[in-house]
Amino acid sequence: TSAFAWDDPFLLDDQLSEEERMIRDAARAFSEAELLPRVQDAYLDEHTDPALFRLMGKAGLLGVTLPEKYGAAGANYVAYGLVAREVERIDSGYRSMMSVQSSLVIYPIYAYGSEEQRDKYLPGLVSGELIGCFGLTEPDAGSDPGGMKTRAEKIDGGYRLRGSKMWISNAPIADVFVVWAKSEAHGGQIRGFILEKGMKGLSAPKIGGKLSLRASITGEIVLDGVEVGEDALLPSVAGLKGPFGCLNCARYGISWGVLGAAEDCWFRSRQYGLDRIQFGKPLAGTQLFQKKLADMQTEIALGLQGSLRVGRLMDAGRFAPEMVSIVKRNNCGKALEIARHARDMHGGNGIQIEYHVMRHAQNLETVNTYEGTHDVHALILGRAQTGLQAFF
Ligand code: TGC
Ligand code: FAD
Repeated sequence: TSAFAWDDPFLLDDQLSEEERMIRDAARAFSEAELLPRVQDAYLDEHTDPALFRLMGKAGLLGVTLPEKYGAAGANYVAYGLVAREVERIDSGYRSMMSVQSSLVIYPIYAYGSEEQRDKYLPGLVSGELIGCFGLTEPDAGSDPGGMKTRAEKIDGGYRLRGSKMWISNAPIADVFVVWAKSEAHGGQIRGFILEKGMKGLSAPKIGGKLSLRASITGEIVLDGVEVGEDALLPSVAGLKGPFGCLNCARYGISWGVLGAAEDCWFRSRQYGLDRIQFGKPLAGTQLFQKKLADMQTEIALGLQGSLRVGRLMDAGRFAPEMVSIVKRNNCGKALEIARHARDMHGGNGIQIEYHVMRHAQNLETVNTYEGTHDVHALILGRAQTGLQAFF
């Protein structure tokens, strides 16, 4: 037998390589030093500091899976997941900034871009000098991105884009926009385009008033006849599998990330229960409190094993998107439930910013919705096991 580690019940640490542990520790040190001190004000003021991208880049947290020639760590998908977990331990919005940059901007330029596009954009995106965003969702096309209205019309030497994108993370402060549009010249297929800040007809107004993910800026993208050259087209992918290929990576990272937020809620609730005396004894000494802690421990431990397994399969080139749907859906749902319980276990203090748990709970509402809602992932899994699609 072995001693039971209450905070690492299945000895996850043992299943990581030396390099993975080093990257995890570096991400934790960065998050505690740079993100934790800022998060309360950022959340209350609904403020995103663009300088954070450069700090994340300097710490090696952007595009960690990219080859070293672009200035990246050249690490594996397990390491990417561990980074997401550490950043989201502080705030889901900070993880959002990191995962959009890594999985939704760096990844498609690397996987679908030309050599020229890679050389032009990747070093700046990896260092955080450039900020990226990913425009798929539209006001009338969320869960059903195939219904998008944005169009690319062929013009001499390039394309003219018209349409609008909604709910786009990082957009108001972005330098580089990966935008998906139906291209007339390609038989109406969905194609990816790289746009740059300052192009005529391109704007990205902020969406204010969010009660969730307030530390991460969100905007629209308005494409009012934006003209781009042929060199803006991502040459190597066509159809919905372009954006979905990016989403596979991002959703996988989120499955680790949300468990970081859940762990923060769990550890804080345990400590609060040990410190807080009611009816002459610590709250942590009551049966109901212990049941909640046991549920948190169980779901987090199981969820981490699931994400680790999917990460190992990704690194071995053997993953299927449905595996990602299982861990994205399960871990987001469980993390939200844990955060809501944590809020309750903190009593009145639980609604205060300095106790952190309600901020996590509010954030996790968004994380259950973006990158495929909880129910959409159920439909993906239902289709995969019955052969019957139930979307419409
Ligand atoms: P469907 O017929 O299923 O597929 C169309 C084509 O796409 C291919 N495909 C995939 N390829 C790779 N990976 C995947 N996961 C794929 N899923 C589908 C598929 O093989 C097919 O290819 P081909 O060559 O045969 O054309 O398409 P559908 O229209 O029926 O899709 C339904 C559904 C529900 C699966 C899909 O539309 C969906 O997942 N909806 C959710 C939308 C979503 O996740 N949006 C995310 C927007 S980005 C975002 O939220 C960023 S927030 C980030 C942050 O801040 O952290
Ligand atoms: P809808 O699709 O309208 O869904 C509403 C409800 O209906 C949900 O409960 C859903 O599960 C349910 N539903 C939908 N279809 C079905 C069905 N067939 N059967 C049963 N139930 C169904 N998008 C980007 O492209 N880039 C980004 O960077 C980005 N960042 C985001 C940041 C934030 C803060 C938020 C909130 C969203 C972001 N999104 C982004 C958009 C996000 O991906 C969408 O919100 C999400 O895909 C859901 O789309 P929707 O909001 O239009 O909801």
